[in-house]
Amino acid sequence: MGVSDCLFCKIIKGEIPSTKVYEDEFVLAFLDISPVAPAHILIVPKLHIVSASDISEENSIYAAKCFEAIAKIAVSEGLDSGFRVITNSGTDGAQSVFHLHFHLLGGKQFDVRLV
Ligand code: DGP
Repeated sequence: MGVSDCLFCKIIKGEIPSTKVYEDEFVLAFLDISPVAPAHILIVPKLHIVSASDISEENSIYAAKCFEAIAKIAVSEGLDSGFRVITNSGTDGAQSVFHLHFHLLGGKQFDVRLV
């Protein structure tokens, strides 16, 4: 799947609507359509990077900016007592949208530990 038929590229371009939570030059963050926590926000780089496997020296500024955004959004969303950040990568990682994104989950006490 390329940039032209990428769901998150279409959301970034405004061709598909989303509920925006944060935006800057590098990053768009919006509500996940299928939330699994009271706060479930997707943080997406504005560059089409397929997955965490594709972060490189050339594009890693976008990943860094995603994490800067996460810190800001955690404050603006009132996630004072903590949160989780998850990225699913590739088939074994159960990734379903092949544009790098970070799930920011919060607003509840998580009881299941994967790690
Ligand atoms: P993943 O399975 O980790 O690749 O996460 C993809 C997420 O994207 C999943 O939690 C659902 C969300 N999602 C899929 N389609 C849309 C959409 O059209 N709008 C929004 N806001 N989220 C979507």
